[in-house]
Amino acid sequence: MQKNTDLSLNYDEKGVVLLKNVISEEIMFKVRSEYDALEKSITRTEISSDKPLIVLWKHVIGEQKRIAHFDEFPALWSLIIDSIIPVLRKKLPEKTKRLQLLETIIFNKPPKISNILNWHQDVSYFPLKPNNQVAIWIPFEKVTKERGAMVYALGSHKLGAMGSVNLHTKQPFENENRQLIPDDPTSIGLEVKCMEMEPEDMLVHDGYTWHYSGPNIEEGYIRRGLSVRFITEEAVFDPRPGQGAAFTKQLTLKEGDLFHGLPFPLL
Ligand SMILES: O=C(O)CCC(=O)C(=O)O
Repeated sequence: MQKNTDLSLNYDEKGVVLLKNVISEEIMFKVRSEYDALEKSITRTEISSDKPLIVLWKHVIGEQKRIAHFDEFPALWSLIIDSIIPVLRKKLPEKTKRLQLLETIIFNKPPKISNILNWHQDVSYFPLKPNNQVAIWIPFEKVTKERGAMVYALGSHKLGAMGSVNLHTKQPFENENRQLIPDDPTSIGLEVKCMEMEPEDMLVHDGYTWHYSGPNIEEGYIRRGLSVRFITEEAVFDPRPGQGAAFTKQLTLKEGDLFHGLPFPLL
């Protein structure tokens, strides 16, 4: 078993760690069941400014993101509070002293018709200064390369802030003037690793680490993945072009204001 200091060194070096067997099967079963019911019933697209959001995002061009809330999805709140946060604090204590909830997304890749979600870096979409974040990712079922597993460019978090692009088309956002992530990070010497996982496993990545997910090409399998992002330092609002994450529509802040509010609780 890896010691926490090894994990922490690995996280500093690679910008991502895969924690094996840290989430209970029973909790994931409840999360899946509640999700399946919500997936059929939720049509809401409005963004409220007084509570945290859950974004339901189907990776199909033209699909609109839908919005759920935690009172409709109690198993997910319990997964975050009773499993994800204690695991983070146990395994990476130095990195997770301060965890402020930023965003929760469930990515759904239907078979055959789903697209690649192109290389990106989470923080390049977020209007924060400093922009230090930790994200977790958990699949709802076993995920393989053919099912659209997450792929990471190891060590890329050390290369600073990159430009943001449309994740489906790779088109840079208007006025984006930062350097873009290369199409093939191995061309600049980075190792690229595909993370095949079970639903009891959890990925933790630094907000600066480049990653993408390939298409799900397995007939009959719908790839669902949960991502929860946390801010790890007190931050101020620092808007710039290209930062169109759903939660930015929850804000009534002015540039330089402290990034606080009901949708972003300290946990
Ligand atoms: O679930 C996916 O396919 C993509 C997730 C992702 O890119 C993210 O959480 O930032």
